[in-house]
Amino acid sequence: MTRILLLGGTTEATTLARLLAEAGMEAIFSYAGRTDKPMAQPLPTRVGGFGGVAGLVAYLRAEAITHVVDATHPFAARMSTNAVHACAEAGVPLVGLERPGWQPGEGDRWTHVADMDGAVAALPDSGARVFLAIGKQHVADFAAKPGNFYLLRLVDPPKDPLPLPDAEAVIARGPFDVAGDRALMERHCITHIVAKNGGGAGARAKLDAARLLGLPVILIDRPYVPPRRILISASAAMAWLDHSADLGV
Ligand code: 3Y8
Ligand code: NAP
Repeated sequence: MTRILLLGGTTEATTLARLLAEAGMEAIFSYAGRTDKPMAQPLPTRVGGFGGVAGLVAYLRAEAITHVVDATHPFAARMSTNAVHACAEAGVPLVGLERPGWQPGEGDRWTHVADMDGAVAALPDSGARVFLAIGKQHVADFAAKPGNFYLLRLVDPPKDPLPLPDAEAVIARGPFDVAGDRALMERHCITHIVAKNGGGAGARAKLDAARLLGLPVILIDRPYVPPRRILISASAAMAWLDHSADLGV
């Protein structure tokens, strides 16, 4: 009996959730609980961490999970790493459902950096007006350069004062569009964009808007995740699940 754990939180996870629900397959959708009101999914949904690798192993066994699809974000490295180890320990087949990274095109002014510290280092020491489209978990890193103005885009209103002396937050949940991102950047006279190379369509708009405005983008490379089988579409994940179910694996 196929019983799927879908680790969600991305556009691809939402697409797969719909396909699984339409196919009437037994699946559980999992959110970390990062946002106040995550989007509802057409599957039974759990919210919150599992409690590390051990917690996930226990969950897989208790729920008799037969397959795991890790459709979390490429920057959700801890969750993806835990899934690799827990599925190996529990003997549960795992695939990653992950979109390819963005590639620069004609007119793009991208600087690739390895991590958040690299992004901070790549900014001017002061006087810049920076669109920080990286969510809220790493905003405090930019307090190292307080002389810049920062425009933050957050999913939920911040519960504490922003950790930057000259910053403004816009509250918005993607997916975003080029016209909206271009207008936002013009309204705030943005000079630099900082973004994660998350790939996918939902966050790409700001890069296209930056190209139209001739603005430099500091693009953060993905963190390391241990090797696992990667699929790049929800339909490929469905085929993997159907095939595995036929084989009874
Ligand atoms: C909680 C679920 C869907 C999924 C939609 C995608 C698209 C819109 C673009 C910008 C970039 C950012 C951020 C972003 C995008 C999609 C996708 C994506 C980037 C929700 C969601 C959850 C989260 C968590 C949130 C992080 C933050 C990152 C904002 C729901 C809306 C910046 C990543 O406030 C916080 O703590 C936010 C935390 C992790 C990164 C960070 O470090 O702050 N995503 N985003 C998931 C959970 O609890 O498990 O609330 O409905 C999902 C989506 N966010 O189903 O259509 O697929 O990428 N999410 C980045 O790409 O850099 C915004 O502003 O331009
Ligand atoms: P992370 O740093 O890799 O994970 C930290 C811990 O959060 C994990 O060890 C796990 O806790 C819990 N967790 C993460 N994703 C989970 C899920 N889908 N279901 C249950 N528990 C989960 O993760 P993150 O970067 O904070 O991302 C959190 C969520 O936001 C994920 O769903 C991800 O898909 C989504 N998201 C993240 C980004 C981003 O930029 N990071 C962008 C878009 C969407 P335990 O160890 O206790 O199990």
